[in-house]
Amino acid sequence: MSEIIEQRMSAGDRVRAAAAPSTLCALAREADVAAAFGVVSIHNQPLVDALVAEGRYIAVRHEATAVNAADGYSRVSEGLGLAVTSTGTGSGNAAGSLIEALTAGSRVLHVTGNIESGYLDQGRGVIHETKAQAQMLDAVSKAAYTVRAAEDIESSLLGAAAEALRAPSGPVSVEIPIDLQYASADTYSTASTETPSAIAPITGDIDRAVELLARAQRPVVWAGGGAQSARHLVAALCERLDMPLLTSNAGRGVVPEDNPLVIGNFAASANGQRLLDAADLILSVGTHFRSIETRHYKLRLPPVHIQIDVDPAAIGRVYEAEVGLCGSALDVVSALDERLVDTHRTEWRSFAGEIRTEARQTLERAIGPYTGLCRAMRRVLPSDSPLVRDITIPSSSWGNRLLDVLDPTTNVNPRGGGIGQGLGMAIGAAAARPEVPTSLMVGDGGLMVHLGELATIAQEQPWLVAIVFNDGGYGVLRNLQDAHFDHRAGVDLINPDFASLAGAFDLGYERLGDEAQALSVLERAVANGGPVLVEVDCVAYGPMTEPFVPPVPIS
Ligand SMILES: Cc1ncc(C[n+]2csc(CCOP(=O)(O)OP(=O)(O)O)c2C)c(N)n1
Ligand SMILES: [Mg+2]
Repeated sequence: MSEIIEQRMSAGDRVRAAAAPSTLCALAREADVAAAFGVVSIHNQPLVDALVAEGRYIAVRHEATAVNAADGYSRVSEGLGLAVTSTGTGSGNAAGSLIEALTAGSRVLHVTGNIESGYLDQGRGVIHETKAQAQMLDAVSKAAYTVRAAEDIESSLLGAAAEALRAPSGPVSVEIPIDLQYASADTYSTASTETPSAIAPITGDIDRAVELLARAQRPVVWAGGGAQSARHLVAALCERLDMPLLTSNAGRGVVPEDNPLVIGNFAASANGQRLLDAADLILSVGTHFRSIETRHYKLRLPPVHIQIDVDPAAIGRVYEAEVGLCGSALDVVSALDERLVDTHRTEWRSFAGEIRTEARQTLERAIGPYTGLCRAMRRVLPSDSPLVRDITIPSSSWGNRLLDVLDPTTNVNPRGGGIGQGLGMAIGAAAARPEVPTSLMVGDGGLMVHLGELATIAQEQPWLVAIVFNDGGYGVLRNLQDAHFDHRAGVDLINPDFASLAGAFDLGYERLGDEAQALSVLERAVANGGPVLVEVDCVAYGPMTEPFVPPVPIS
């Protein structure tokens, strides 16, 4: 009996020593990836087995979650996130989440299996065979690679990880046929899948940018997610030049939002437009000017635009730029910082302060009783608690604006707008930062998308406060239909009894139906120290003063 066990154990050791599993584990160690996320399969078993043996694996219940969790992990850790899926439906399941990771520029390494290398591309019906899997992944990733020989495994995995991390960052997929996952490599190819060029040096007329900034009387900065690497310099520059800061949703927290110069993600509001109309120059840093943040491109910008972006294609793509500066945000902002002298614009600063206050008060009036919940969240959650926000009315109306982001690594939400991804992101965020509570704002519709992940949460016991806004359906679409049509379609849904659901998984449960209870309910939920479902009964809690109707073109 013990001989059989010994034989099996040594077989396990041999498998883990093969090139693919051992390289993946070494990579996880070196990149400080505490947890990879995946679903095991015959087509990725050696990889999963090795990661489990390393203590760096969380078994989720759906491949979409594996990528969302790796994505959330990478945003919070500012490092690499790692997802492992199976070939075929498994990698197909990951595709939607890869779209989100690509939209957000998340540093995700996605490793998937494939059928035996000798059978690739033949269409002979091998189990899990997929037509053009690499092309499918390439379409939704920054890049996708197929390993075709054992000696290429190391260079492919390391090259793909480097490519995922390199700005403009994004998810990179590598498919490894199952026979090659068991293979050892006696020789190693030196060919790297990574294109060697590091970020190019700064291009663009820095002197002109400095001159325009020095001359401006009412300059404003707009920070996107790409400004994160330069966050301390952006903050310093805003202070030194008295420049108020607008942000995209992705750029939130680049300067902590309790700073009076931060207007934040309010550009699309009437107050944001008022600030922009009064400004004479805008300095944008690493932003897409996405439709949702520009009132579908109707937002008016100041007459002079200096645009910083690592991607040359971004310069002038949405708004014309008088000066385009290409390079990493850190390099370009520090070049500006060195050349600019302190200039105080006292009146402009106080005008910006008024705009900040008015923007926030206007929103507080619009959301009515949810103001209390927003304030309670900020009070109860430490400044480095991940604030994960799925696509739900409370996120879109106040979570994405009014709930102050004090640290950009806590700012986690599906940038592309796909519902249901928040739960997986929260699992990843909590794994990256286990020492503080992670919060999740999610709608009842969004939670149902990946309900199976409650089992993952029950198993892993993350310190996670999942606030579920139960309005009995797809509220945002209901509001949209009520505002624009004379009927509703596909928006009213039944839900489980959330208390029983939490009970079935042995999770903590709290119900919130009254603004006055918000603080005490959240305090209890956080004090639990593990996973808790907080159900906001939206009917009992009461409506927002103004229903949230998404500002999207209808027709
Ligand atoms: C993957 C995906 N499918 C569909 C949609 C369209 N959609 C946007 S919001 C929404 C409803 C979300 O409902 P819920 O999570 O309950 O939040 P609520 O709007 O009720 O606050 C839907 C279906 C989407 N954004 N993403
Ligand atoms: Mg809902």
